[in-house]
Amino acid sequence: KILVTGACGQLGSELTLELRKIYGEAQVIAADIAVPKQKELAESGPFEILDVLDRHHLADLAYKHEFTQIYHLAAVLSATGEKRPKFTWKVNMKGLENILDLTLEKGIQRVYWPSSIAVFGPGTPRQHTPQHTIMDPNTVYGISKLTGERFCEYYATRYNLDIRSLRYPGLIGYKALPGGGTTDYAVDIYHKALEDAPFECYLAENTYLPMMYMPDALKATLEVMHAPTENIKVRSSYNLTAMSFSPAEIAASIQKHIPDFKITYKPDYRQQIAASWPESIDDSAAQQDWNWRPSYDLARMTQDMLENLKKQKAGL
Ligand code: VAH
Repeated sequence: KILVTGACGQLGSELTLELRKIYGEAQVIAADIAVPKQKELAESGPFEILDVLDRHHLADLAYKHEFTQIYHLAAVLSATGEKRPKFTWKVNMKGLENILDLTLEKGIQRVYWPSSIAVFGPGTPRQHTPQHTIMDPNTVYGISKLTGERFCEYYATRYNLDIRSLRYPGLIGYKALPGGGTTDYAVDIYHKALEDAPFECYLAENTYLPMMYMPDALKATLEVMHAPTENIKVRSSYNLTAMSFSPAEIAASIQKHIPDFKITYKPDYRQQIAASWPESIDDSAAQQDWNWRPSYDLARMTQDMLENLKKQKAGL
């Protein structure tokens, strides 16, 4: 059986559905701190309430379901993290530690854990950021992801565990609302455009960030998890990207479809977070080791997002 923690999240809810298509609904146990709001997720297979800080309940579930793989997605993201630093550190670090200890104790065959471009900081080269470079994150979320990478590589190396990881850029999808990320303006902007509402962006207009459409994020996650073990050369976390754009550029791509769409800019505390992250990522290691290739650019993503959001709003 496969355990997905954080299964109700922006990535978790879509990844759970994808894994259920591949392995069968009953084989994928979705778990999160609260029951899923998304109807499709709630009705598509087994669900368990799980606080990843509760190691005893985690052990009980491992005994009940005999997990062979874990996708550990439960975490507090960057923007929320800066409002609750101690809670974020606890959830992100203790949660990961509990999963790694369970993996060791139960001999879990393969573990996926998401890292992020947030592991880079103000001292990191911001263009085509290399796989190995200076990493001085200054958000609790980024510090927890960098420390998590070191722990994953330590457990993988010292205990010979098969733990795999990707440094996601900002993720954009239409099936689930994001929660507390700095890049989430790039999801909200599509919803506002379809409501004919002016969009006030909390980042400055020329703030470039690495981004990826959800279908590409799902493809990369499944490709890295299904690659032969000998191909996985990076046990901290692979750089990964599909595109980089600024708020001005995504707004322009939307205006090609909705000419009257209006955007204004009112940077807030999230501007400092975004300004500490790379503008573009070098993901050649992922390309070389397991043939990573993105499929969606900004124009194609905007076309697909607007099309699917319209269908959703029409209740189709
Ligand atoms: C966040 N969406 O904004 C996440 C991600 C690179 C950004 O880690 O915190």
